[in-house]
Amino acid sequence: MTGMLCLAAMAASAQQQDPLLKLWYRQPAANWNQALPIGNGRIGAMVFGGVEEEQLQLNEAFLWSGGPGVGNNPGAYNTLPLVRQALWNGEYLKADSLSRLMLGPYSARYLTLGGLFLRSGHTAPATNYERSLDLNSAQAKVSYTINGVVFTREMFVSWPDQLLVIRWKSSRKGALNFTAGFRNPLKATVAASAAGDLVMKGQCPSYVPHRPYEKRTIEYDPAIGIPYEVHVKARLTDGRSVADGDRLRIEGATEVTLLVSMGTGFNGPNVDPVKHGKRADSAALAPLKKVEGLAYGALLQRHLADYQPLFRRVQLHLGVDASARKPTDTRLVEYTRAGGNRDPQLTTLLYQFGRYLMIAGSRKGGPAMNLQGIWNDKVQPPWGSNYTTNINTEMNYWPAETANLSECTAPLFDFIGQLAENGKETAKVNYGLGGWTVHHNADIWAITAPSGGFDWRDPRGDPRWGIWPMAGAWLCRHLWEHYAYTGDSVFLEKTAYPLMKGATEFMLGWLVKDTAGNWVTNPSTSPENNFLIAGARKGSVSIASTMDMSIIHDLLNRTAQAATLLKRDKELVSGIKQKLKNLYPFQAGQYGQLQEWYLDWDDPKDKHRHLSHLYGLFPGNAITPRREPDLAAAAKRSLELRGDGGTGWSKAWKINWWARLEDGDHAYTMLNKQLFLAETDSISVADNSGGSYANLFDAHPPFQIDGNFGVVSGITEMLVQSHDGVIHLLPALPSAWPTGSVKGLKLKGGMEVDIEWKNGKLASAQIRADKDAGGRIIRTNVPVQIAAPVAAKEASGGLKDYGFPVNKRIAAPGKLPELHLPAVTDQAVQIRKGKTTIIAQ
Ligand code: FUC
Repeated sequence: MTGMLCLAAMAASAQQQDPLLKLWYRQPAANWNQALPIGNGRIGAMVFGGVEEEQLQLNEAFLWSGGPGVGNNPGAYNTLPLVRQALWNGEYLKADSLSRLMLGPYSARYLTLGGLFLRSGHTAPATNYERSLDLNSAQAKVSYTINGVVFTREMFVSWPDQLLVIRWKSSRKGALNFTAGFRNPLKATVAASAAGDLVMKGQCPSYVPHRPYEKRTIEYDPAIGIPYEVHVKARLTDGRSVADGDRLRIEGATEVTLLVSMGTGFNGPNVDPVKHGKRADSAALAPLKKVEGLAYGALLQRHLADYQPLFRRVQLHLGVDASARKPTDTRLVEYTRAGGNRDPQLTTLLYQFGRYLMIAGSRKGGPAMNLQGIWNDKVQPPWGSNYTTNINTEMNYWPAETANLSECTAPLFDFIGQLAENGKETAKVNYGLGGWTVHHNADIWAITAPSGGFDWRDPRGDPRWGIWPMAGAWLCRHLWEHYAYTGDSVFLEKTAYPLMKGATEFMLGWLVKDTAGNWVTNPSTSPENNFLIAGARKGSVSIASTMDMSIIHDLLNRTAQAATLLKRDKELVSGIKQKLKNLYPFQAGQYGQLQEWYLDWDDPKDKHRHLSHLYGLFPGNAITPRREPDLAAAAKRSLELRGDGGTGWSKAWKINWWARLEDGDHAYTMLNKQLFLAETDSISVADNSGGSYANLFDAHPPFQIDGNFGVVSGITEMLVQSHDGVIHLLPALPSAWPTGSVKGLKLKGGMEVDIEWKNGKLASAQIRADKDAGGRIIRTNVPVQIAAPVAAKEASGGLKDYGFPVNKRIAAPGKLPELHLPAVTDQAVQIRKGKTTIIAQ
């Protein structure tokens, strides 16, 4: 690059740096929920920023307990007809206890890798302390002054170079003296290598118990368990590095770069990592070898060149007030005290932090994000930090397409492929069916069987969550959405469709006819909820929960649509149509609510955090307020009855639902609660749970990353929606954001949109398409002029994505609440390659 060009590039890049996109603090983290996460989808670290001792809690995302083993339960096959009969007879509690015999073992646990500790021994008080995470560069920084010497640490995890990089500098020559060592709750050995690197070696436990009441404890077995190695290489400008037992001692240096590399033996979910695993040592050494000759500056440039094009795609401005100058934890405290509704840039920060977490947590080559993404400091984390697929794993990926990070879905799609492979066996062994299925828990071994207690021979699991073979079908929605948002028809043909077809095959076999001739599921649960009949608890296993029916309706529609687009499988499509005709209907019950259960057992006092029966409103789109106003009104009633409480993810889901109901102020009410500072990390499902920790991690509590992504999805849904062949600009703009702008959100059909608004009304928008996208309706809250529109008779040729109409039954139309939809203007246009400009009249 010439000097001039280089300067121009730097100026352009400086322009895109938003100094407010930074989490920062005036003191080190006092606990893990204050530490700052960095990562590349495989290597993760939580930076505490201590002065006397720095801790980087470490993770490698393939580090799980146990080994391959799917946990299918042949006994389920014989039990299934008994459970079904009990349910046809209305013997719900009998079905509940029988179905326990259908469960399998619990999942493996995601493990911490301990921590890297850097002891400076600095005892003199530090001044000018600052600890930060800059979202512009995905770098954590710590700086402070001691006795006039400025110490600065910069840390990032590079995806292109697969390394955690730490650079520590002092302003005075030779003033850096510290030791680097590991602490690890897993069994491990630490020693220096011949090259002078510090090397930690170990093997994961063969078994980690889930429940404290289990007789078994953490077990190690050399024949089972993933081997791993962590290497730390120190590069010094001056001074010296000495291997001192299990530590490296750095003496008299001015600038030190530590390169941390990690390798494991994990070699796929069905491969024994001991006998046929990768070599952990060569996996850890390879990245270090590759960067020999690349100085810190080059490593940083390569990291930025990878990260920034992804992160910068979306810019959001909701306003800034004086609070934006304060440290992040102070802002959270003040926000909470005031009951929120202020400091709009804190919402922007939470939004962009969520997008940051997606890039740091989910990249090609790494696994799909689990309950904690890739960040976990425990050997027995809550819920095993596993994949909980009855909401949490899916929520993790809700914003991937809409918030323009489509590439980050790669690990999820690999995972769906692995689950489909194992899920075929589960379908066959447990149910005697074709196709594939996944239940509510999975792990790095891609287990697909219904998980229960700690062993299915001693089944203390609960059918309330275990009896739920619906996750495969739900995950298929992500495959379809990837196609819908990118327009990538090769992906549809080669990856998505075969998986969707397999999930459909299972569901077509799983559906049975009830006495009235409806296709239903039996057994069926509504994730984690119980039902009452005449005030008495009757269990959780019944027939045709609305969520089951919604997921099936969604999957069958998408599969038929994909098959039609690909001109394939005519018979399958007509089979689907037949089933859809008599699929058990969506029902609005006695309170005007969207009924959760087969019969109208809904308890108006129920405050359960799961409202899975609203799947059709979001993430599905079978129910939209303008096409299905009755069902949308019923969904609204269900939301009103359950109220505005819930855990982190539950409240985040509510943002998305209210956005779909076009109620921006209620969506904002739910969003506002996400920024209340969470102080506890003990498990709570109380109504007033949720909130954010000081590091903006979402609190269930405890920390669970799904809520961070649910928030990003929710804010995006408030600003633009693109289903039903409609591009709805500002569908749920709250009065809290009178003026603002967003750039770079994605629309179905591979388009991007920028929107500006003033005084609560659209000012202008621009849609960019890299190919003709066909007809769309542009829906706005003011009349608009569309530049160079090509009039369309109807929005023909575009992506109509709602498929076949839903079956419905409305018990009491008079009980449905008013929707109060905002007035809108619709204009049909043909979206051509290039720019379509929309200006308020
Ligand atoms: C489901 C939820 C819980 C929690 C857990 C990981 O069981 O009901 O709230 O999120 O997953």
